[in-house]
Amino acid sequence: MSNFKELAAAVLEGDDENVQAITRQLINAGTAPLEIVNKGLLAGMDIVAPKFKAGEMFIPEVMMSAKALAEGMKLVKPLLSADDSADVSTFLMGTVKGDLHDIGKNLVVMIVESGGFNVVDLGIDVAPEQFVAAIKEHKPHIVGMCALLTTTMMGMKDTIELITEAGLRDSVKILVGGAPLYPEFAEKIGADGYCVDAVACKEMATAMVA
Ligand code: B1M
Repeated sequence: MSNFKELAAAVLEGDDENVQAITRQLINAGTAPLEIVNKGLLAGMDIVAPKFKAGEMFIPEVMMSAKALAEGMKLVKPLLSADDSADVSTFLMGTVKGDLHDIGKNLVVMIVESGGFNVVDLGIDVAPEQFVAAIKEHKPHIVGMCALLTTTMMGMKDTIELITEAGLRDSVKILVGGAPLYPEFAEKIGADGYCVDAVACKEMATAMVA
């Protein structure tokens, strides 16, 4: 019988087919979609990150793991969405300028969508001007920003400053997240909250629009 450990291992190995097969088995067995995400798919990526840092995995292998994770997510995502409530609050999301990391951001998008939000995903390498234009266009309740590089973290501060200059700061709550961030940083740049992970993000966002 497939289990979370096997799913995490398949993500680590970058084995798309096995990830899909195990994810399907878990779904068919009635496992809660969020558990599949947190205990299987994300658990696999949690093993990848330190291995990459330690030089035990290289970029092509990391990309294969990321692709395998995405294949599992494709199967789980519709089930997360099926949990949606009637809440139609809009959550604008993007990875800041100069930063191309999107695995965590995509997870946040999926998990926040599962919380009943209409998520507008601006993608990666999003300049402050693009955030401001999108706030004007979509009128979100919450703006989420992701940064994975210490060199791009300050792009969040630039973005918040431009949102403020545009007179839009009071119309949105701003949440930030990403591996190099910490709560004091979020506070220092004027964000409304720091999210340690996607689930925390959904919970904070939900509380903010309640
Ligand atoms: Co990059 N990379 N990378 N990378 N990469 C890191 C971030 C790094 C820590 C690795 C290392 O050296 N130890 C390091 C940054 C060091 C630093 O800044 N101090 C690094 C580097 C240096 C680089 C390059 C510069 C490497 C190079 O080219 N020399 C380059 C930069 C490219 C660029 O962005 N301009 C680069 C490239 C890449 C790949 C393309 C190979 C690939 C990205 C693939 C992709 O995203 N499509 C990649 C990857 C995969 C990683 C690591 C291994 C894994 C990141 C990841 O996806 N983690 C990473 C090492 C690490 O994190 N320790 C690393 C899994 C993901 C689920 O976690 O994104 O943290 P995370 O998301 C979490 C939470 O943080 C939170 O929720 C998620 C969990 O639920 N969260 C949010 C994230 N965003 C949020 C936003 C929110 C809320 C919560 O909004 C409200």
